[in-house]
Amino acid sequence: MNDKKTIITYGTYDMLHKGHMRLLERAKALGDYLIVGVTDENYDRSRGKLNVIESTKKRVKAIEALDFVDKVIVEKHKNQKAEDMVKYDVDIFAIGDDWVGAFDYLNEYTHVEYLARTEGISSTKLRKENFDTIKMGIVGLGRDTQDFIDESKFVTSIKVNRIYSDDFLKVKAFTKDNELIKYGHDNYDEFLDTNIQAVYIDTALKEHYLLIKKALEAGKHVLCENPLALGKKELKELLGLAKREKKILLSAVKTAFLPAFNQLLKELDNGVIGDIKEVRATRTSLYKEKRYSDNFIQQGATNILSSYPSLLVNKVLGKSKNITFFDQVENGYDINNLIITKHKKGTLGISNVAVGMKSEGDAVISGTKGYVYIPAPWWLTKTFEVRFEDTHRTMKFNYEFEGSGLRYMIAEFGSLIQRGKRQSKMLSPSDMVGINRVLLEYNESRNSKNKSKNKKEEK
Ligand code: C2G
Repeated sequence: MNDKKTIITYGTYDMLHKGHMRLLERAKALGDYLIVGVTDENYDRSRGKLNVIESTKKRVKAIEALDFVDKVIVEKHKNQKAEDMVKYDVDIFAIGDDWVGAFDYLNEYTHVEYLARTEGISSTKLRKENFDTIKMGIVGLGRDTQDFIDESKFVTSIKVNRIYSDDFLKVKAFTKDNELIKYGHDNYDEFLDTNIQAVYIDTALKEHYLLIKKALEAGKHVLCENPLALGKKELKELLGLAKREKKILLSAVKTAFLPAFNQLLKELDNGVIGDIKEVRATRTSLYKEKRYSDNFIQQGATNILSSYPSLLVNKVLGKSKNITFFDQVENGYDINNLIITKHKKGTLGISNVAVGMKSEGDAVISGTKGYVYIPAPWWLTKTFEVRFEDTHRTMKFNYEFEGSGLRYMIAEFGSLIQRGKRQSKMLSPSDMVGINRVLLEYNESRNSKNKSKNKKEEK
């Protein structure tokens, strides 16, 4: 019989400190073999830990380097602890007493021991001491402005305190009783001249290009609603400018930063459904709420919405080689567009976007072994299922989140600035070019169609 006593403990261990070390040493002293579960970044983000500085890889390495730790595993979801107790035949589960009571349910599998937490030290405190809070301003009073402000409250790396809009009265009304936004500007140069380090842009799409350009030239990092520009040349210019200025330019496609979405990409990468052959995604909206002005919808379904399906298609299948549009135009703008793209090895992307009409907003990714189903609204990814011909094998993934989902994107933006990084792995500059290719080509084809129509009419 094996009388070796196995201990297990879990944690994030961000910026590994004395408090963590003392906990781990005491856990080891309870037995012979210590297993440490380091939380995966997607799991951390889904349980509300948005402000972790170090990557999973870095945190795992730091724990592996401790000679008294015998095994390091990665904790990926809420139910894993119970599974691990059985899998590793654990004798004691040890954890700091800030969690008293929370893990009593594990007594069914093992013995749970809460150890005293070390006072006066924490990762939160170290982050505050080591990194300055980033001051940020908002440009425009668009449809996501209030959401952005509400969600920024959950991100400790960022403080939003200023707003600019060319509409003086609106700015005045907005800042009047606002709890966070104390300063209002109706002059963009003056706004950029303040001590803000970064801006979030949420205006009419056609204004993005100039506003981004000026902000980058003024040395600000930029997070902007997609599309960043409405022409290929302009997008390239902006990405080039950000690179030269050594600033972050990030599209605010919030789906790209959601924990479930990133977990989905990992599962696909691991080959869970075999070789992927096709990605299908639909996004439609009526835009009936008051916050949408009459001319909002006239920007067209492709301009407003195609970045979402394009994100999924491009993240899974890579760059598109060939794009075909089947659009439905009414009153001079596209209300509906079925966009078919070809990718490497002949794989297919099928995106459907529409405004002013409603359809099922789900997504299906098909592979040689099975498929992934993401229920509507798939772009606010919380759950997905991996399904096979044998229905008993269905795997369900669940990463619920609260609020509108913007906090994950804001946290990534703040974390990039704090770490001195200029590109996000979740949404790289080449991802941004990829997801914008569809709408930029569509605009070009519409412009040239309009030009030849006008010429005909002149003749
Ligand atoms: N800890 C401590 N003293 C501190 C700070 C942390 O004893 N001053 C302990 C915590 O109680 C925990 C471990 O160190 O047992 C790791 O702490 P965190 O990195 O903050 O991770 P946490 O969010 O507590 O992980 O599955 C994850 C676990 O449930 C909890």
